[in-house]
Amino acid sequence: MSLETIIDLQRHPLSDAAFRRASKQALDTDGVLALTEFLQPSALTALVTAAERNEDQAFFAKSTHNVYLTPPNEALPLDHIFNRQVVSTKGCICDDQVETNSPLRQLYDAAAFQQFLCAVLGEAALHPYADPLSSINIHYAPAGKELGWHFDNSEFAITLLLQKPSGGGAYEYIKDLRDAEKGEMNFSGVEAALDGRMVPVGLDIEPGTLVLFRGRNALHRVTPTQGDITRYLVVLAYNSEPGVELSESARQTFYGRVS
Ligand SMILES: O=C(O)CCC(=O)C(=O)O
Ligand SMILES: [Fe+2]
Repeated sequence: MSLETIIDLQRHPLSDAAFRRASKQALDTDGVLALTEFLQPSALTALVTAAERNEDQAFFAKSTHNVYLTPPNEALPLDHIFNRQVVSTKGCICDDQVETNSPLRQLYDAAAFQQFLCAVLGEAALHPYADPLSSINIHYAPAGKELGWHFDNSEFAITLLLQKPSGGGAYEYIKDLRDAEKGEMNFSGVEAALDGRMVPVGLDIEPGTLVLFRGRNALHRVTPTQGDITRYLVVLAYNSEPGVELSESARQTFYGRVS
């Protein structure tokens, strides 16, 4: 299958220098790049059908987690913001459950796609997660299910919304709330955000949209789904360095297993 059958390359000319520049500018300014009607309609339909087919394999998170996706720090008080627990209840299927012939694998591996991402992110190369679970995920959020506030382990993430619920399921974020590279956790800023003293930016997108965001330093969440239509969302995760695994505690929380 050629890349044009998956991506609308007329609308999104990934190799075009001006298109790349405009995309980079949007990401740098807003912390998020959203490309609407990125997927070809037939590819979107096929991906929704496959997501439905595999829905019964999804693991639904049951535990709570902190926004840093780490185990609690026992040296800090239980009520310290580092240890504050938020709830995630959405479901997920992992890379090893995505069908071998899924167009998602082809997209994930495509040189033209990765080169576009590198240009926009200012990276030399992109690398899959070294663990077998974390590179391609499909998230399922039926009524009432949500993804709590967190910072990602990976520097950036790429998502594709496949199915949008009739209410809720909104992606909200606060850009540059910490600086992980400098080891800056910004406890006071995180506390203000979790206590509702900061107003997040909401992103309202339609199925077929590709979203690129810098999730390591942007605090973000997805609000609970309302209504009977399950939110389906693909996450394509890459790292700027080879050999990186998603932390075991994040895997345990979101996948219910580590391998
Ligand atoms: O569901 C989304 O839109 C965002 C997913 C996300 O934040 C994550 O997988 O870490
Ligand atoms: Fe995230």
